Formats: sequence, C-alpha cells, structure tokens
Amino acid sequence: MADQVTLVIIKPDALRRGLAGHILSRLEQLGLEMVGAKVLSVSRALAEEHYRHLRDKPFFEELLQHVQGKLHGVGYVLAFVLSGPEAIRRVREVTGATHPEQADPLSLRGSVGRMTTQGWMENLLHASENEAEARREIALWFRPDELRRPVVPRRSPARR
Ligand code: IDP
Ligand code: MG
Repeated sequence: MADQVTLVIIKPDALRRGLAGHILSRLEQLGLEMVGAKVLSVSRALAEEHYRHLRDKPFFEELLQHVQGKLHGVGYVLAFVLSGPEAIRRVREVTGATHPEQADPLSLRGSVGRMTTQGWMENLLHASENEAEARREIALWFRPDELRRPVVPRRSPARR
C-alpha cells in the first residue's frame, strides 16, 4: 500500500460541541504519522480557496461562514497533516459521507454529525478526497516550515 498524505480539519461545529478529542482518538486508531498540527483562524480568502470547487453552490456563503466559525461562535479550527498507507481512503472511511444522515452510522459523521434545526450541516471535519486535492490543500493550509518533513512540492513565493 502506497503512503499518502491527507489534510484533516476539525471544524468549528465539532469544537463547539467538544468533539475534538473524540475525533482525534478515532483518527489516532488508524496509526498514521502526524506530520503537522496547528490551531488557526480561517480567513475568508483561505475558506474561499479551500472550497473553490463549490463556489457556484447555493450554500457556498453559508459554508464560508461555517468554516470561519461564524455560525458557531468559535473563531478557529484545528488542522492536521497525516501520512501513511492509504491515508486518504482510510481517513475518509472513518469520516463518513458528506451528509450525516447518509454517512455510515459507525463513521464520525454518521455517529456524531447532525443537521441542525436551522438546516446547517454539522459534519465536523474535513478530509482530503484524493491525492491532487491533498497536495493542493496541504500547500494552502501549511507553510513548509510548519511540517516536520516535506510532503508537498515547494510553492513558488508568487502563489502565497
Ligand atoms: P466533503 O467534506 O465530504 O468532501 P464536499 O462535497 O467537498 O464534501 O463539500 C465540502 C463541505 O461543504 C461539506 O463538508 C459540507 O460542510 C458542505 N456542504 C456540502 N454539501 C452541502 C449541502 O448540500 N448543504 C450544506 N453544506 C454542504
Ligand atoms: Mg470535499
């Protein structure tokens, strides 16, 4: 099994509900290497770039508010870079499908994710979908000197 790297973001809805430890302990059971970890406030620019594939969706504005913590009164997220055999697939499996009600009941989103009565999707965490997205996302969220070892090609300064 080839080693992969993946980006995990524990989103403000999870932090608001005190679920960071629960999520991390499920992820920890995968036995992946932690290459990077940090707490940060998400700028609108970072949120827009991260979710650029969804910019035409009707829920895009809500999504930006959500990841910035504006819906939950939590102004930060936790971000991790994890590495190991089939890391992307295995982290997505523990994470579960996007919609909490469609996610495997034993997955994180299926067991503790929810739709709120306001209609917000509280699916707790982000996990990269494929290798190209993982590389793009890791370069977006982490500077090279924030990673214990290089996992993505260096960005040119002009792109920062
Ligand atoms: P993923 O997080 O499972 O990869 P994506 O389709 O990449 O799912 O969507 C990114 C995020 O956008 C989701 O995690 C969720 O927070 C939000 N999102 C996706 N679809 C909807 C929707 O139909 N309504 C509200 N929010 C959504
Ligand atoms: Mg996605």
